[in-house]
Amino acid sequence: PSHKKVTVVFVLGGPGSGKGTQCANIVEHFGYTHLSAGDLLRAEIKSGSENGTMIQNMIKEGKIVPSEVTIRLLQRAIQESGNDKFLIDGFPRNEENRAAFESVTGIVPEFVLFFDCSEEEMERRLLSRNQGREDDNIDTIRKRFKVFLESSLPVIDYYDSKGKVRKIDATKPIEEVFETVKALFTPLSD
Ligand code: UP5
Ligand code: MG
Repeated sequence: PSHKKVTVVFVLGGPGSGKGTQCANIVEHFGYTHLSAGDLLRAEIKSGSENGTMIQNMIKEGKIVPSEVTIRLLQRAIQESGNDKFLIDGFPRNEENRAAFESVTGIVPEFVLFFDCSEEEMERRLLSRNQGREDDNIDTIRKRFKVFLESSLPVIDYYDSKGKVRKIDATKPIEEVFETVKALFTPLSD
């Protein structure tokens, strides 16, 4: 794979743990480009792509979309951004995502932010978000939690074994979480 040297931070954590919220803060302070895999997939549905219906059905069931689809969207967004540092939010979600991304792009993450939050708190946040997401209903939320525990936590364990995970208590208020996040990015910025 041919690409300029890029810095990538994976931003992981359960549904509603605050990944998108904190990424917006990081972008503002540190000049990263925020790539939410979920947002890219939802945009793909809206664009009327031929994969749209398949993606929509998988999101409704809380299932993980085939990695070739997600990786293609991420690669395109990286190329189109003109930036060289990225927050990849909500990806990789399983071992296959992780291995495929590394082999297709050759990119290894600088570190992995892990927003650790109780299910009780995540459920409360998702049910009061009110942004019209088709997966913010209690049935789909339960499926998302199950997939997170079974498929996504092992990815975090993998990076933890490489010393790459920065675990953050994400049950705290937004501002307090960001104070902790800021301390991790400050040493990396010029
Ligand atoms: N909020 C945030 N932080 C708070 C705090 N500290 N205290 C109090 N409230 C806080 O936050 C959620 C809500 O909580 C908001 O209202 C916020 O104000 C409040 P948000 O920042 O949106 O949390 P986030 O972790 O981003 O939650 P999200 O629902 O986006 O996480 P998911 O991981 O579930 O969703 P995502 O969009 O990544 O994926 C959706 C689906 O797409 C997946 O289930 C899957 O089907 C599919 N998908 C793939 O198949 N492959 C991928 O690679 C990615 C997604
Ligand atoms: Mg999000």
